[in-house]
Amino acid sequence: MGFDVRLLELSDSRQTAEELARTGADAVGVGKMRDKAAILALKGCGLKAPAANILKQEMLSLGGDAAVGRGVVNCSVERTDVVILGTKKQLRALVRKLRPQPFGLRKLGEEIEALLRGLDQPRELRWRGGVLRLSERPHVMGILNVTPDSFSDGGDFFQRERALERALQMVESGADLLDVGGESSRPGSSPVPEEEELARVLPVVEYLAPRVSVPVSIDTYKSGVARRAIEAGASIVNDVSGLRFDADMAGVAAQAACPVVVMHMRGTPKTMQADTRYGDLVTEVYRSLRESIEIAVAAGVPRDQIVVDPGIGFGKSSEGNLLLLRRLREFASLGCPVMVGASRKAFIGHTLGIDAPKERLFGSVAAAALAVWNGADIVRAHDVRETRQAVDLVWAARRAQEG
Ligand code: HH2
Repeated sequence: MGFDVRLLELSDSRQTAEELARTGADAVGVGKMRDKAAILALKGCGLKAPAANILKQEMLSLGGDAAVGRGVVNCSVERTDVVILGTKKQLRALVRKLRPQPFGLRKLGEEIEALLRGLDQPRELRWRGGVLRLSERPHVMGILNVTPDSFSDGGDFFQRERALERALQMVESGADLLDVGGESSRPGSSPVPEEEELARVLPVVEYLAPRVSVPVSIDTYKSGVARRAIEAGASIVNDVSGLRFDADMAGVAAQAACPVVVMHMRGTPKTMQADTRYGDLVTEVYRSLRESIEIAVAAGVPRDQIVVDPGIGFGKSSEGNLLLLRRLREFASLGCPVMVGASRKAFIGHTLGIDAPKERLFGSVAAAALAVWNGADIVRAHDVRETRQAVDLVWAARRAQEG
């Protein structure tokens, strides 16, 4: 008879604690061991060579490791990127060890500390009607395009009555938020004048906001549209430009105390698909989102009220979009809730060979499920009922326990 040695799948420290306790381990021991089960890999960029040498030594002394550039040992390179490998417990010990160290290591320690804190923090968005408790279950944002030319439903809800009917239907189907947009941002689209956008969205927001129990978000990059929509009842700003197209946008959100979604896009909708090559896509998107967070924080938006979105389909190849879905969890280290909008997008069509956007339902639902499995707090979807079912199932599986 053998010992039945096998792998365990422990996705969080609660599940780890349960499995450790099954051995009959002492509760104090379980508390000490629960953070030892998973190795985190943290990337840091541009460390000075002496700093990287110290970091490597400290991590080895803690039982972890750090990958550094080859020329670091004899300082033949000036700077290096690093990958630090350690358990949460080792990383916390590293933070303490880095405090008295020179060469920027104290700052590195502070960044690691902030990252670890952000991972465990409950995620909540405060809007005028209440609080969205994102940590408690995945949230679905229903898309309401009041446009004649959106890529998948252009014209369907351009008429006010149809838009309102659709919105109420989405709430009924389980939407936790509604996103109203008056300008298509599909690849190649041109900007709509502000007056035109206002004429499309304001009546819809004004009618909807007092009649639905969920927050209405305004999908715009124009501060004038956001301000007027907020006055009309919108309570979240969704800016596909990550607060970059209009310098007043961050201030408008801050003043209204509205949560703000910052999305990554390279270029503008007109130009974004012209060149979708990146040196390091995930790093570039990550850095750009961090800068958007800084713009929002500088204007007075609390960090925990900023939602980050890697911008599926905005200046990325199909392969790039798939990669972002696969590595989505990395964006959690920004310390903000994560949103993903993959619904009906072209990469699903390319991957599965489906031309008509409305025929991409199953792929869209799979993408939403994958996003939630990989840490998305909010998924933006056209087909709310189907998406709701899928993400609720993923969530139930993630939390499943015996008994
Ligand atoms: N995608 C679209 C529009 N707004 N906002 C966020 N935060 N994330 C997204 O992925 C996103 C977005 C584009 O999709 P859609 O609204 O369906 O189409 P169109 O821009 O053609 O109206």
